[in-house]
Amino acid sequence: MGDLKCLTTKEVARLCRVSDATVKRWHDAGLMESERTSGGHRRFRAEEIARFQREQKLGLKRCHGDETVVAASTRGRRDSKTYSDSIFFYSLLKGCEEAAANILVSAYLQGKSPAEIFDDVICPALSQIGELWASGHMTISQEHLASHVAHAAIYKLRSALCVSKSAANLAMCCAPEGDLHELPTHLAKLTIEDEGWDAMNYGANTPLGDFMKEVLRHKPALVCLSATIIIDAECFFHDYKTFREQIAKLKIPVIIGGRAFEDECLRQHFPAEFYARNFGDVAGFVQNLEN
Ligand code: B12
Repeated sequence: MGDLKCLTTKEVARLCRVSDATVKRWHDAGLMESERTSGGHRRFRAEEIARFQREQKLGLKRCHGDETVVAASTRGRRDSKTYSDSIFFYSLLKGCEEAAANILVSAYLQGKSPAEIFDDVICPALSQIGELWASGHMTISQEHLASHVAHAAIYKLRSALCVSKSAANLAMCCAPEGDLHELPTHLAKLTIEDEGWDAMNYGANTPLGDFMKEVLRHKPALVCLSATIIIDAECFFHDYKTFREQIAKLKIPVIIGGRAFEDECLRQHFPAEFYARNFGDVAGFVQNLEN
C-alpha cells in the first residue's frame, strides 16, 4: 500500500462528478471532513472521500438492475479476496459502469497502486468472466458487455490517476497481429505511466513490422509486448526475430507478458530482457531501470 493521498476540492469534485460548489456545500454541512492548508484551502484525505462515496453510494446511481441481487449473490461467494473485488465482478456481469468505476477509484484513493488494482481486482474478475464464457454459462453478448464495462471503468480510473505531463522516459506497448485482446497493453501503459514515465499504447492487433518503424522513430527507453493469443505462431516468431535484432542495436529493453507467454517452451523462442507475470512485475522492472 502506498501513502494515502490528500485531495483538493477540485479533485474531489471530479471524482464525485459534481461541481466544486457542491463539494464545499457537502463539507460545510458536515458530510465530509477536511484539513486546511496554511493558506486556508481544504484538503481531503483519500480514505475520507472513499468512505463518503461508499456511504452516499456515489457512482452507483446509474447502475442497471437490482443491486440487492448483486449483493445477495456476493454473500455466497467465497473465492474472491474481498467484498469489493467480488462486487467488481458482479458490476461487470450486470453492466454497472458507475459501480465498477467507483470500486477502482475507491481502491486507488485508499492507497492501492494501479498495478495492484489491475492484478488483484480487474484480472481476477475478467478471469472469472472468461471461465463463465468458456463453460457456456455466459453468452458472447454478456461477455462483451462485461469487457466494455471493464474498459469504461478503467478509463474513469485513469482520470483520477496523477499522470506526469512531461516525462523524461518513453515506453511503447503493443500486442501482435491477430490478438484482439485490448486490455493487457492498456493496463501495461497505465502501470508504466504511474511510474512517472510517458507511455504510448498501439493496442491489440498491431503488425510487428509496422510497430518496429514506430520504435525506430520514437526511440523509447522500453518496449512492452503482450500476447494473449498467438494466431500464427510461425509468422510471429519470424517477425519477432527481426524485431529483436533491430531493437538490440538500439539497446532498448523489451518486456514480454500476457497469457500466451505463460507457456515456458514458447517463451524460449521470444528472448527479452524481462518476462512479466503481472503488472506488479512491470512496475518493479520500470523502477529498476531508473536505479
Ligand atoms: C474480453 C475477452 C475477449 C474479447 C477481447 C475484447 C477486447 N476488446 O479486448 C474478445 C471477444 C475479442 C475475445 C476473443 C477471443 N478470446 Co478472449 N477473453 C477475454 C477475457 C474474458 C478477458 C481478457 C482480458 O482483457 N483480460 C485481462 C488481462 C490483463 O488478464 P489476463 O489475460 O488474465 O492476463 C494475466 C497475465 O497473463 C498477465 N498479463 C496479461 N497480459 C499482460 C501483458 C503484460 C505486458 C504483462 C506484464 C502481464 C500481462 O496479467 C494477468 C494477471 O495475471 C479472457 C478471460 C481472461 N482470463 O482474461 C478471455 C480469453 C483470453 N479469451 C479466450 C479465447 C479462447 C478467445 C477466442 C479464441 C474465442 C473465440 N473462439 O473466438 C477469441 C480470440 C480472438 C483473438 N484473435 O484474439 C481464452 C484464451 C484461452 C487460451 N488459449 O489461453 C480466455 C482465457 C477465455 C477462456 N477462459 O477460455 N476475448
